[in-house]
Amino acid sequence: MKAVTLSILSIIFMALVACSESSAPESSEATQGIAIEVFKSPSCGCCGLWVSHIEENGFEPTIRNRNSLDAIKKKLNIPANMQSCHTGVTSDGYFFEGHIPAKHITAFIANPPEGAIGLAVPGMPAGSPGMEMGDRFTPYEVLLVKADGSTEPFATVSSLEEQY
Ligand SMILES: [Cu+2]
Repeated sequence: MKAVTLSILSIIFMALVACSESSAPESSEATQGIAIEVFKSPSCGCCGLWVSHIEENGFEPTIRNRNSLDAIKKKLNIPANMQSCHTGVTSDGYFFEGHIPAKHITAFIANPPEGAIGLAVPGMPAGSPGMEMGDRFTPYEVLLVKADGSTEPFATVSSLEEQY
């Protein structure tokens, strides 16, 4: 009986190994498989491109199309001046507002700063992930948002290349 159990386990184990080997993405970031819900308007093109960007960097987004995002932004306490076109939410309840480069989300999730409730890139800076416009690029900051609505710089992004 034990031998049977062991051999079944080893078959399952081998199947798992084979599976993970075959499905491993080319660029293996430390962020594989991070689940994130993304709230966006059904017609938002730049939101969809941002979703592709985080997907390519190891996230597993679930799209939640909404005609209005007011309710979700209110629920998550995203200050009005921090808002953008889409809102990501992880299972821990942190929000990721706007065109944030995936690597900054990864860094945040790996070590969430004390008192932080999320990150935001307000507006839609030209050249940010999902807002590609050829060589056009507007430097921007990724801001850490705290529960009281105050913010502090989390990362400064000063060139296209720095984002990836
Ligand atoms: Cu956008």
